[in-house]
Amino acid sequence: PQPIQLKDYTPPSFLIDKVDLTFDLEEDHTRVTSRLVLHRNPAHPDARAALQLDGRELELESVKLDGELLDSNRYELDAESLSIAAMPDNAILEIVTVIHPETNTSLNGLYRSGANFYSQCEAEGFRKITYYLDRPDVMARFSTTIVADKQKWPVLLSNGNKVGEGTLDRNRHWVKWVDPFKKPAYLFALVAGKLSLLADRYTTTSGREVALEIWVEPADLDKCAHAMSSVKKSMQWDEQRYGLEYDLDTYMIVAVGDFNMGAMENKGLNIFNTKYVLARADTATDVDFDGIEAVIAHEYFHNWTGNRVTCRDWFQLSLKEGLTVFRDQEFSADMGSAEVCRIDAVRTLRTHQFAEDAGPMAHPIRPESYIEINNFYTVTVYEKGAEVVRMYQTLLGRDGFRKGMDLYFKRHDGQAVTCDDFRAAMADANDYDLGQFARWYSQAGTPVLRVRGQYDAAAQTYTLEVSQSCPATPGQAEKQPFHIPLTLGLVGPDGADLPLQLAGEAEAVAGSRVLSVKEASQTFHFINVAVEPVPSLLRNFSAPVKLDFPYSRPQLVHLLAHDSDAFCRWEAGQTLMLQDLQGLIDAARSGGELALKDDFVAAMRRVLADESLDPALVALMLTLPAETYLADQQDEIDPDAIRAGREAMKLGLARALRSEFKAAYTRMLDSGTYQYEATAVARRSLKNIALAYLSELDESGLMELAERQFAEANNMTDAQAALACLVNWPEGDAALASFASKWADEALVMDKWFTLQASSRRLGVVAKIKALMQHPAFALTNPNKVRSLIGTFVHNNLAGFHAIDGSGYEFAADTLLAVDKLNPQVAARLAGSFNRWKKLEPVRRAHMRAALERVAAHAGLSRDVYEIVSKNLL
Ligand code: DPP
Ligand code: ZN
Repeated sequence: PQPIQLKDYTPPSFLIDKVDLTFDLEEDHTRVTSRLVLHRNPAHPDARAALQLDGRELELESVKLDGELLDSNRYELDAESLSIAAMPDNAILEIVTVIHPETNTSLNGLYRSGANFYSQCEAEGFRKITYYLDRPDVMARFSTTIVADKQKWPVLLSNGNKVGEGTLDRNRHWVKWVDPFKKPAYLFALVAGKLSLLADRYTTTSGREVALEIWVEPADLDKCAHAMSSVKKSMQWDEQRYGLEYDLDTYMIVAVGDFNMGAMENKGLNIFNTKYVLARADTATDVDFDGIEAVIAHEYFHNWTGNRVTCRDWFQLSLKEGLTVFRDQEFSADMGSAEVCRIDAVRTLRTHQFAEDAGPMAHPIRPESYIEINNFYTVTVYEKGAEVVRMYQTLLGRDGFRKGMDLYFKRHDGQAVTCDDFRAAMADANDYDLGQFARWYSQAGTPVLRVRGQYDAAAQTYTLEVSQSCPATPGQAEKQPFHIPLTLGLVGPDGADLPLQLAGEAEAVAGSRVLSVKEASQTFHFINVAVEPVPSLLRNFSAPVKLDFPYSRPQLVHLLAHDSDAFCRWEAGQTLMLQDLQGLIDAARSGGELALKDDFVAAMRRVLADESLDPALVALMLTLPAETYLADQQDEIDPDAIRAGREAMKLGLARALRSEFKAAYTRMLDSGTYQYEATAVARRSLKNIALAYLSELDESGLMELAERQFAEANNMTDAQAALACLVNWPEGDAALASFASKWADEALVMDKWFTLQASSRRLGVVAKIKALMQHPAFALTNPNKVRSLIGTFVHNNLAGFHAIDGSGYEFAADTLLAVDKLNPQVAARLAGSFNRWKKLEPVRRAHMRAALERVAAHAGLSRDVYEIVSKNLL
């Protein structure tokens, strides 16, 4: 397969004004009739260019041009396209194709899940439905008529407004939908089947009445209330924060258990993975409730950032995704604890995106080439993209950012645009030079910000020397300096922020300020600094960089205790923790003693005992970095040493802080009914991390604590947390069995059952994973199941997956080849488990290379898997 390059972008030769689709749904095939009204695009360089429509896996029945049936010599057909050379400037094309949703296991295009039909068209699924200009810069008005058996498929949904329905012969019925907004084909959606409805209403600020509809399998109707309330909160928030209202009469959400992504923002008809819709106190955890609220918001926000203004081409994906993730993060911050949300976002970024940036798939948030676009729905495009959007707000202020957003919509509503257009709107609305800022879009890799501080007591000055660098990434050896917003404060000996006054400034600023770092090396002189400060750097994580500052341990303890910025307080604790974890990992590797340092233990004791702190923050401060994150800090990865060092820290803290953990657990107990509400969520998070530490101590009383919580919990958060403790011990077997029998019919709960075992240090071994794949609740065709069991094992269970005999790699290779035959997108995600191979110690590295080469040599690999594997072997 050949890569597609950003630099080769050319406008389409034709534009489509209108498309009328008719779907005839049958058990063993679907007939799609498409009527396109086209005109030649004056922006295309060649005024006589052929029309080339995209299409894959289609059976072509007929083509009519302006009413005339075309012989096969009037067009050219290959595996990827239908081309017509002799085209008038204005034309009507009618194309009839037959497709097979009933055998489509890729879950891309039109497919079946159970008896129902669902579609997924982003990025390039529409071409599996009919021949079309399947690119986001072709925006057309769609109508969709669906014809189907009335009993089998009573509910027929598509984008926009329902304009007609009726009955036909053979017990069939039809429904017609019209979407008044122009849209690219990736936002098309169709759903047909037996579904139940939760209905509600929302009135926008300007008085538009919107019907809200959530469609689910009948058995799930009692799990939709949280999703519905999340929709209403999202609608209200977008009106208040950005002045953006919903623009159709109906907003529909459909939940489906077989889905490749989290959810999809199809115009007026969002299709969601059930994981991000269904929640009831006894089936979903606090994390699930959070996730639903965030994903509902995300897809809803796409209606403006994505749908009304869309992407010119798929290289611009971060234009809508980075921006919309930023918007959903800001929404979540307003709904709950902003500090906790920010720390969670940074943890995700560091654990997953920094790893991507350091591996063979590193790419800028606007990639320059791809083989398969589905491989670029990444943490870089999404989460780093959101950080880049956040930096605009940090530099321009919240009001300045809003001005930029307003101008962006004013200029580009109804258009397909680029990341440069967004940056230009921000710059022009604020009269601010964002020229150098453009490098965040073109350069991959995680920059390192090296900072050194010097206090001059006599002159009362504090000098910060700031330099930046960025490691080489594939295809990018040299990097130019970035424009980095560095938010900082200077913390005095009493813990309070000192006034900040740069040399040459007339007055000091209180608290924090944002410095623009633009040079490779730059010096900032603060004056009138009365006492020696501890610098608090990168407050609120003001840029997606790695900070290098030589903090002493007492300085870290000081920041952990006093910093007015919650992120930096947490960060100080994490830095101490990481230093000590590294010491433990090194000791484990060299056979040394695994002991914790006293100052660290004392600092954690103070955190745990401080009842004035938000319990959720305390829980975060006590949360250890993931094994994979620790792996990424090593020059050479020894998974067993990482496991041993990390386990030693858990056990050491549990032993040293046993009574504090017990006290916290008891203090956070809550006997009331479950509520998804910030304070209650925070209390459960601390209670359950205390339980996790206590269960490290192999003491019968403590194991009974977990067993009791498991047996008595009235909600899934507490039940799952207790089970997660138990699975590491033989006591877990009975609990796992009772859990499985209780929840056998709840697919999403069974996903948790698989995940817990795949991540367990006792059960997460290849033989056990293989056995679980035979469980009746497991299915290789279901992405949620593959992700829960196999994804968790290969991505998150470092020591289990990297067994020294290479069995984990053999298993991953076999499984991803099997999945690739069914669903290439899901297989490619599994292939990502090989991305660290070059950094492993030599024995494992050799095993992994062999497994990779075996996959690469396999005939008939999808382009999805081919891209990941070939880039790994470069
Ligand atoms: N469904 C994905 C998302 O919303 C792709 N648009 O991010
Ligand atoms: Zn999105």
